[in-house]
Amino acid sequence: MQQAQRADPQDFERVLSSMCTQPHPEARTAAERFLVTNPGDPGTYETVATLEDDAVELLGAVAGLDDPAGYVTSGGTEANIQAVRIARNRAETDDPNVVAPATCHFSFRKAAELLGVELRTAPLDGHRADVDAMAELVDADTVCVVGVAGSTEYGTVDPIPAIADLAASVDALCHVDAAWGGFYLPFTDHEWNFDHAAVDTLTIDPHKAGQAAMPAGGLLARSPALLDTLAIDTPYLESTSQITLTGTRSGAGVASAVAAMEALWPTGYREESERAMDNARWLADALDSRGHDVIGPELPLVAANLSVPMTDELRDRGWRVSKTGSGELRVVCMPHVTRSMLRSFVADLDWY
Ligand code: 0PR
Repeated sequence: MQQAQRADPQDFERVLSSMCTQPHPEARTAAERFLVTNPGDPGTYETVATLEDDAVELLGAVAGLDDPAGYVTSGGTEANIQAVRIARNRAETDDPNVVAPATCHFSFRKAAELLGVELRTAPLDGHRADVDAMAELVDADTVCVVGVAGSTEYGTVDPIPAIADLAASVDALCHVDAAWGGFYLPFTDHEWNFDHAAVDTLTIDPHKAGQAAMPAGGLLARSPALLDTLAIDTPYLESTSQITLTGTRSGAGVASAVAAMEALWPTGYREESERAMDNARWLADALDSRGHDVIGPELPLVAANLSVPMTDELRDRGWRVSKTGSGELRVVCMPHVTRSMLRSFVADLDWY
């Protein structure tokens, strides 16, 4: 019988569109070691359960929160869904709504649909939240007001303190989506975390800029009581209740997140952040000097209005780039993106 062809995973050499990256070597090793552990059953898999406490502690350090509550999710989508679920479960209204800027990630649409919550998206001020426009949408049935700290398309950061004030004014929770931005923001002047504003819950994903292996997202909450609103009884596990959305979960993601953060927080992340911003600025200048309109970089993500017949030709040359909803080229300067990669990308753009 013929041996089945084994595919190699693709390399990252020309990937400019992804918010995932090569895991840190120690994160890779940890993921492999913990591949068959299940933090969804902490009574049985005690070691990985302890590691998850470490992961939450470390995520709290990154996001400015002492004694954090939280857990390692399957990704930013689960963290955002669970944040909306906390807000809905805690509120008393029968007709809950969530107010978010139009830049919010599409996972909030999934959350709204799954949870029977109305999602109200507000028009923007440029590419970031317009708090006045959001204020027009909140009412007594608003359970959560969302700010984005590092938007998916442009890498922009919303005015989180003003968004938190708005949430408090209607007794709603304030959730910050820093899924991608959370490992860059500590090295900027932005006010985005629990220490800067009355933020209740926050998404921050080790499997993006945290350099952990997938799946490793993060949900943090200011108090355990917020997470308790998610608890479901688990009669046949040794633990008596579960707050997570998924049941069986990947211990690889948990262990990998801890290994990455122990290796990189804060010095390694700072160095990476500076390198990534330098690369993003270099690319922005290169595109600007060729006459393109460039947006950013606020965080290491560059969007530019390119009129080249972009995606198909660039794809043929092996580049993986993406477009914003408005059709701009979007390059995410993740850790695997080097200056020489960007130079050869720009050289290919010049070819047109
Ligand atoms: N919040 C923000 C701000 C995000 O950018 C993303 C993902 C999420 C939440 C959801 O996170 P998960 O995908 O972990 O559930 N943003 C990218 C996107 O949806 C994710 C991505 C990652 C896309 C790798 C491509 C890729 O190759 O576009």
